[in-house]
Amino acid sequence: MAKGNRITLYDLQLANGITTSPFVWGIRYALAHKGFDVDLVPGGFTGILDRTGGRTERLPAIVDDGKWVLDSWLIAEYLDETYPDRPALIPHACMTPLAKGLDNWFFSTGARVWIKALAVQYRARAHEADHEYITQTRERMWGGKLEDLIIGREKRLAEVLPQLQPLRNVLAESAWLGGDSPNYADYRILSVFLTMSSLADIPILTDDDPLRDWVERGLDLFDGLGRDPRLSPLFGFKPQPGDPEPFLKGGAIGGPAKRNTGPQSTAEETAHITGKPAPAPR
Ligand SMILES: N[C@@H](CCC(=O)N[C@@H](CS)C(=O)NCC(=O)O)C(=O)O
Repeated sequence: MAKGNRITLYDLQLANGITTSPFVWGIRYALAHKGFDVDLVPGGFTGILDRTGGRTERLPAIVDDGKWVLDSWLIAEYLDETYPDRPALIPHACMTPLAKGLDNWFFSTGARVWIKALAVQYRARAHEADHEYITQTRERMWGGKLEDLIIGREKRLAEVLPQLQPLRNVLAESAWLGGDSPNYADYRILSVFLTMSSLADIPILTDDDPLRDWVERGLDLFDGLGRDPRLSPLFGFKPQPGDPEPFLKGGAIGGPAKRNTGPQSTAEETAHITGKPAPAPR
């Protein structure tokens, strides 16, 4: 399998050749994690069925020594099953539903809002041949003209930010979603940021977002796979007066986000919920 350590990946690209699909980005990271060299098959949104010999309408797809595998989750599972001697993407089966849960939450909370806010760029940066297809399909998918979807986007971008607090809470306790080292859970979330970065004519995260450290480390992985100069800045969003606080300053103070190691560890939360000042440490 994987002749010469190479696997073919069918890409979904913009006109400048950068990958745009989050599902493909996830597999680019997955293949790098497994240590494979990748032959990228270029191409845009139209003609996928022809390009893949009638095998699929959606990407990613990989070909491993003649074997076709479709779907980003199925590809990750295939890579782990076929190459168990290489670093695991999904180190335990119980991780799959958990990471899919996170993935689904992130798509509905972040990606859904961001992609509509970048809808005009989605078409503008695509191959010319894809413009009509994108207009037709995405206007149906997203429920409005692309030009209309971006009206008032700054407000909606500001409203997403506090909703990302669960992710910040987890990453305040752990270097990666995978624990001490990144795994497919990290790549799934990072991939959404990479998609937005392929499209962003406006940054989506504030400069000081606590997620920044994890995002930057993710972009640096595998010799800077996410540092392509064709990607646009993600950081630099400026909330306006009246917008919600983008994140909890000082981090979360209790509940699932904080470990109870005795009264000192809960003093701040206790002060918050009782309204009484925290006693001096004993
Ligand atoms: N469940 C699939 C979803 C793949 C998918 O929807 N890919 C989109 C790109 S983001 C696609 O190929 N779109 C082609 C089109 O819109 O015609 C996976 O995880 O691989």
